Amino acid sequence: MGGIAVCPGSFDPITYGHLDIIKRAAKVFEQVYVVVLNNSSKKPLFTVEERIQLIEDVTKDLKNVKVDSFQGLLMDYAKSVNANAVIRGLRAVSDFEYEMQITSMNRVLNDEVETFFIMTNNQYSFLSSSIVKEVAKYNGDISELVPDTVEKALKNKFQ
Ligand code: COD
Repeated sequence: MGGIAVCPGSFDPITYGHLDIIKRAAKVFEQVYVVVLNNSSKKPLFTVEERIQLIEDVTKDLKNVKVDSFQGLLMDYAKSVNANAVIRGLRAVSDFEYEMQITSMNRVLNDEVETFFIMTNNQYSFLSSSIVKEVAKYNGDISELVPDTVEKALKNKFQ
């Protein structure tokens, strides 16, 4: 297909659910920018730098993936890297309303950029950063949910 895609998110921290979406986007698009942005309704556990480092580590084998951060609107970031697509993951019906709202807003802000949705891999349909943090906080087993480096970073945070 070609083209430049942006995978935006909080990635606090990156999970196998995120990674699956990023890998699948990287198969279709020529260049993929994974960008850490601020979601004003979330209070992050990891700093932006820590989140970037974890994403860089787990995507290092994907040659067409670049990791970045941005303070501001997703659509301004998309413009700055000449992206023509935004990729979001969909897990459940519960994601739909929120995604529809921000996609519509984003289209008002910049109608040159199309948003595409990738359906979650069934095995990750329940997975979110919040659930991973909750389990890690109480010392539960998260080895199937996040890559090793992320598991270590979470253990350090909750030590
Ligand atoms: N399976 C599939 N997809 C998944 C999974 C999973 N298990 N887990 C997460 N995902 C997908 C999410 O659906 C999402 O598409 C992406 O991965 C990132 O998820 P999160 O939770 O890390 O990121 P969000 O949803 O908090 O990101 C929201 C943004 C930060 C992108 C948003 O708030 C934003 O664009 N902020 C900047 C300001 C702006 O432009 N706002 C919009 C205009 S109002």
